Amino acid sequence: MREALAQVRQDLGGGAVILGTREVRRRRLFGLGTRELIEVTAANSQTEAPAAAPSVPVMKMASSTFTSTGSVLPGALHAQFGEQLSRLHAMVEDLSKQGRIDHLLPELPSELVPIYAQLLEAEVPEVLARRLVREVAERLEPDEAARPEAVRDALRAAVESCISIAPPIGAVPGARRVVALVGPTGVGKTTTVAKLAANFKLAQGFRPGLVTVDTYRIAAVEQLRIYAEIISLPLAVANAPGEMTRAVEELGDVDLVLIDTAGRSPRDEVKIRELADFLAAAQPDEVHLVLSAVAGERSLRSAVERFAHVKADRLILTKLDEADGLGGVLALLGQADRPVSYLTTGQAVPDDIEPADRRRLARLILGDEVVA
Ligand SMILES: Nc1nc2c(ncn2[C@@H]2O[C@H](COP(=O)(O)OP(=O)(O)OP(=O)(O)O)[C@@H](O)[C@H]2O)c(=O)[nH]1
Ligand SMILES: [Mg+2]
Repeated sequence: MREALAQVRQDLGGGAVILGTREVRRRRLFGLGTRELIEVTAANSQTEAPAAAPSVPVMKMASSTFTSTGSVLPGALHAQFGEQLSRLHAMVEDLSKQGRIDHLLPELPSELVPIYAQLLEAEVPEVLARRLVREVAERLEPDEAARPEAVRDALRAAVESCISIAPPIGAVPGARRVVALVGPTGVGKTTTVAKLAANFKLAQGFRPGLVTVDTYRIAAVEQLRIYAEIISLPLAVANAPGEMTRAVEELGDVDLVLIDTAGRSPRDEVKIRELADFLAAAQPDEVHLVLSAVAGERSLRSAVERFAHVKADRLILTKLDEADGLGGVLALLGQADRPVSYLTTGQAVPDDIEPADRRRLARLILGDEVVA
């Protein structure tokens, strides 16, 4: 109570008139026990109408810690985070107007409202956003909740824990590594094959070769042939699963075989089975499922489920530059238990590709970093 009264004096000045006090016990966020608050209603004697001071929570767990719901950031912190906080504040107001967060606010400590808003802004589904905020609340020490940078670090850590990373393609000079890219139509498989091939050849000195089994689309083979010519790589075409072994042999002395496949709708089980036959013949060491970050959470999940039949166990996320929010990707990664091997960030071959990095992906998802 002494601390609460000191806070009232600080907020409203020495002439403050105490109108009432009471002890309140509140459920903590998501049922994490209770916390005790002291609510002081006070009026500034200078004002005409009585003004209610904010409820002043005193955390019993650490009675030395004192948090005011109406606290003001110290100068240095304000300079650093002030602008960002105003932006988040505006965002919270918007979301509140849309009725998207009101149901949560009574339970949500005010310090965590900005990160909840940030997650919704990044298109993270509400159920996952709530889970992450709960995790943040659990990660924070009592005295950290009032420090915006500690809250943000805890959020990043919670997001990072949803992401698992696969190592880049494990090619070894002199040995032959066979790698296939599969995925829905138009996600960027052919472009990514070209980026990988160019980087392995130009930057790392490997001898890659390309195989295409994309014989459905007119010009699909041509698209890869043009890349093969520009990068000076051997290219072989397999029109049927039975031609796969011959196609790989045709490439000659290469240490990385990159197989480009036709885009398959995840709903087309016949074509997915056919793809499985091609891959069974190729015996790839790695199968990467290429997914566009622009796609919604449901289609991402169904692609992962359907392409599990061809043993696609790593993900390449494309078009990060085009996605407005990566919350759907985060939801997928949190559930699908598939590591991410590469990220692609534009149409340019060979530049717009990078090995996946957990910290970078978390920052991109949270909007703390943009695609360069
Ligand atoms: N913005 C952006 N566009 C990309 C990226 N990767 C590929 N694209 C573009 O996406 C379009 C389709 O790329 P493709 O490589 O042909 O896609 P695909 O998966 O091989 O398509 P299908 O073989 O028809 O299934 C092209 O216009 C590419 O330039 C990326 O990371 N960012
Ligand atoms: Mg293609």
